[in-house]
Amino acid sequence: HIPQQFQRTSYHFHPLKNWMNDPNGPMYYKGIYHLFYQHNPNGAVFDSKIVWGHAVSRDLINWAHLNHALEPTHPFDINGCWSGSVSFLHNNKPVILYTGLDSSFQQVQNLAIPSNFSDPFLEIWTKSSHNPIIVPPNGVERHRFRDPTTAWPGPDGGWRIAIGGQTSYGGAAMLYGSEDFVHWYQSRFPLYSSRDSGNWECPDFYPVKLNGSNGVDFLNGSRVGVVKYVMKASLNSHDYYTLGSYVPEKEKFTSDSGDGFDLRGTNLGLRYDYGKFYASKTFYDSSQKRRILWGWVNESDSREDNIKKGWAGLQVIPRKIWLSKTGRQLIQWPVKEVEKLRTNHFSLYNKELRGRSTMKVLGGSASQVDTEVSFEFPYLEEAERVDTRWFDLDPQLLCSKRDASVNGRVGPFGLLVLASNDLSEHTAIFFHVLKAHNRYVVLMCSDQSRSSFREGVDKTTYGAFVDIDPRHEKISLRTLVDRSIVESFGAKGKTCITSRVYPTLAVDDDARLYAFNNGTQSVVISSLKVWKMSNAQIV
Ligand code: DQQ
Repeated sequence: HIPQQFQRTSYHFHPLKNWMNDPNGPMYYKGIYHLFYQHNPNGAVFDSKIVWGHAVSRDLINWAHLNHALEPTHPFDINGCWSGSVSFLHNNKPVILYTGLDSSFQQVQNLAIPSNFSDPFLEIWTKSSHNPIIVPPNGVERHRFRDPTTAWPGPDGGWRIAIGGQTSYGGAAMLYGSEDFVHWYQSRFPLYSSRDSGNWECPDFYPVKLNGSNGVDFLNGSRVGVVKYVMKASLNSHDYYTLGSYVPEKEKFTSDSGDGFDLRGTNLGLRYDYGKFYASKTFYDSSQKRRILWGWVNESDSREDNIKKGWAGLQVIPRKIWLSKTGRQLIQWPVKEVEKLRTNHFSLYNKELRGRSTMKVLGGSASQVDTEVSFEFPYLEEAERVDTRWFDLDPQLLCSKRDASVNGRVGPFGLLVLASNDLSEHTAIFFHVLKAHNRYVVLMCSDQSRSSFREGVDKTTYGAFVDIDPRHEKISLRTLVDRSIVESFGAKGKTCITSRVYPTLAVDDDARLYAFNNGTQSVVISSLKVWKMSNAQIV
């Protein structure tokens, strides 16, 4: 018997029941955070005739659900209200652009406006009488033209947006312009595209500062030279991004890396998250001058299980996102508000974790925890050598071949979360240091292979490299555990991996937390802090 009720998360955002996928139109308005989301109110499975769920919060952690913001009602969206974004027009007025599936299932873009701008909850939305305001142009598949971005100001003072889709020249973020937000024209060239890729979903485009972790408001903060731009698209089940420059006059984004998204099968390229994470969206939080990222985390069990559970889909704990000091990648960190849920602190410092050893950290009730740990490795030069150059390695493959149970030298070491007392069930988040030719590489893995005795669950092992030099830096790991979700942040947010797991033994009071080292060499836990997490209020 599977105690399903135990696997319902306690502090991650979800509708009260039924299906959820993409986060839509997140914003901060008059002291309130809003999150809309793709929601099937009639069941725990995806249905294309989907609505926009709507919830509000003062702190991004505790939420109150409101009535649906958008439901299929008109010929321009009668078959579904698909993903979209919120933009702030002049005088700080928010509006929604979303994709409608019209009466012939063609994907068109629609506008909706709050009925009462002075209501901070923005409970009622009115669809524009001009809808649809954008229909698929020639050369674009009418079933692959969707997910408008948040608007930004163009060089002429008008508005610009990008729309994802599939064109004759590959997957693209098509560029549109408008003077009045109602009449739109398509630019001759896309904002960005990639010949070798399929349909792009949920594009996102925004500036990040070169220095510091503050966000940039695209409406008035971005200036050439002091920012870089992020171009993100969702495809092949992953959220890929690339960093680059954007010259407003030319209206073109140019990727620093030349190739743009790294769509090789390996996990070498830049992604927000190397686990389960999709259809994400950012917004600028003017109250705290930060940019925040939301992302959808699907289930790993089956459609039948979801129907039995009566719910499916989570959002990550919202993450602050900014450019790393190296300029090579983005950094993500759970918003500080989640720390309000921390209780019962446990910590230890400077503890040697000998080769091939396991140490119990929390003996029970570790089903909801926040953990921060950092490791030093005095025997780095003992790291195993691999003959291949690092960029020919496939980190995910390495993580599944050398999983948590395989003895190495400097690693695998890390945490066993949602572990049963006899360790027969556990999820391992760990590092492994290798030497590829003359360079150390740090592998970060999330190994779900022993996470549950349940069958028919996707237990794929995830893995990616961490961009640090272990000769000069410690390795840190932050992991948020919430019953059936594990969100891990390596090296202070450089490499992020989210997974879904469904333990049968390691539930509630019987879930434990261990540190482990399956290498031959000792490592040192320079600090380890664990907090039990209380429930968020989602009402
Ligand atoms: N989900 C939406 C689409 C989007 C996809 C439909 C991404 O608008 O492209 O629910 O998960």
